Amino acid sequence: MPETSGRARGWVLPAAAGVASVVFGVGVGELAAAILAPAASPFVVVGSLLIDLAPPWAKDAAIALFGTADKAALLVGIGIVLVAVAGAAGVLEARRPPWGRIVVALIGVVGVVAATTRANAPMLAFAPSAVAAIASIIALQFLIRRLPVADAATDAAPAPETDAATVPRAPTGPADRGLDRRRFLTWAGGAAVLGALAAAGGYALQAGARAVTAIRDTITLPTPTAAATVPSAAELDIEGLAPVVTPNAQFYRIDTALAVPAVDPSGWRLRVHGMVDQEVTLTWDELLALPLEESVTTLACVSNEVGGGLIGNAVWLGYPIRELLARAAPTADADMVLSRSVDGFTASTPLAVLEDDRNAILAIGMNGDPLPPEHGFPVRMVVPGLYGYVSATKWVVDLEVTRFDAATAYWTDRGWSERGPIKISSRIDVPRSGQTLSAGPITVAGVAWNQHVGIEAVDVQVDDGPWRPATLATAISIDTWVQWRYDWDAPSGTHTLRVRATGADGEVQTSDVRGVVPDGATGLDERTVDVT
Ligand SMILES: Nc1nc2c(c(=O)[nH]1)N[C@H]1C(S)=C(S)[C@@H](COP(=O)(O)O)O[C@H]1N2
Ligand SMILES: [Mo]
Repeated sequence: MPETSGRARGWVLPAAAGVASVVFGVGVGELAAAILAPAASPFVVVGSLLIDLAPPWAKDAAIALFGTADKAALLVGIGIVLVAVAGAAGVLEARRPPWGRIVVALIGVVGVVAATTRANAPMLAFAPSAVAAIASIIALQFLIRRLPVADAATDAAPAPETDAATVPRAPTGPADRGLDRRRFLTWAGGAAVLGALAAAGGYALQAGARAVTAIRDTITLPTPTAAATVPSAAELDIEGLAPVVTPNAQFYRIDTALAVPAVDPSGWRLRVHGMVDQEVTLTWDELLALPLEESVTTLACVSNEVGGGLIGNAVWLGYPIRELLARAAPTADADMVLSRSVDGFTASTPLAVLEDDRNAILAIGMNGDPLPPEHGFPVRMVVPGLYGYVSATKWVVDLEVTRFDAATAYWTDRGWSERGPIKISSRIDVPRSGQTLSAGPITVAGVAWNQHVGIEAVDVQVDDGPWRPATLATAISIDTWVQWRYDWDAPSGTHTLRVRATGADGEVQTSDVRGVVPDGATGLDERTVDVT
């Protein structure tokens, strides 16, 4: 069939280049997703977007047709469409560069949009699809350049040949053309295989996470012996103001873990040792059988800039660390507990803080659910009053009772202070910076915190005017942030709003601007707004 094979040579190899490039790129993108943002796998986000966009009749039809395999069918369907578009992009790139690459870039844009518009999209949601598109484009350009000459040409004359495009058999044409073709097919095949390996690698990387998620889903938290109550007057319920209890999905996440550690609770052990009279080991089952208490504690990161979002408040369920330490009986000269995570992260917490009557706990529950994997499942520490880097060890497996002059922790070794009490601070949530407002009554609102001391007052300053008291919501406790509001009769013009907290001990939040290193930022949060 001379005509067919002539045509085949015209598009089959370019189409193969397109498909191989996209297989390569998507594979690399899936691997990137496994490492950077598992929730943003290009395939899954596009699938989820389609599910959201699909009209009800299409969903019903899919379920009727594929039953419970409807999701698998959807992913296969996306794969088929992707292969078809990739093939077309290859042909286009061979004939009208750079249009093939542009088509691939557009597929990438669909992935990025799908990923970043998902509810609770992680910060790096855009990355896997962007990586997939960039890798595909590079591979496409590379493979198109390696097409045998006749296949690369737009109007190649059909040669009287067998279908050498798909099966590289002995050529009847010039010997070097056959060689070119084989070389091309090796590159294209290699790219596709690499892509498949990368995707498989990504899948394997997440095997532990999937297993742990499955176990976590079966856990029912024990009933607390003491329940926490959040007074309804603690929530001002103002649009744009951070909710007084931060939903888990919105809770900031900070850690050094490239991949979230996968800890199976059945194998979890906590060892309390070092300068103690009695070493103690605790298993998951033993921990669950202990009287567990609920407490509300606001966690903050030392890297939180003034006005920043690295702070959140949750209802935690856990066991007091002081009880565990009482069993271990620290020796008189010990002054620090070095907590260690399964991945080697360490934090140095003053022993006295863990022994006093505050709610320093081994937490297993967060807002009514088992700890989310990225927040330390199955067990983490929560200590009111201290920045996370010196107290809130996630995936905790070891408590070594020691001394500050005998051991140092992860961030202390990197230039941060060995002790990190949280500094009094406050933040303006609404109005947002740069927002345009109309003159008249405006609600200014935000949060203020001073863990384990408490907030006495919050004041707001407009431009260089006097400090005026804001109204405080009911504080849940001295260990949590408190919402505040200030009703402002805004005159037109450009204005700067500034907030300042005063602690229950009389400390007034300083306006001295200091950076986050070595023990937390200071200064006042301010917003400039245009009132018209
Ligand atoms: N294992 C482990 N625990 C950790 C960290 C870490 O890097 N590894 N970071 C700490 C820091 S710096 C902070 S601010 C808190 C953040 O907790 P979150 O991610 O649950 O908000 O966790 C702490 N616990
Ligand atoms: Mo932190």
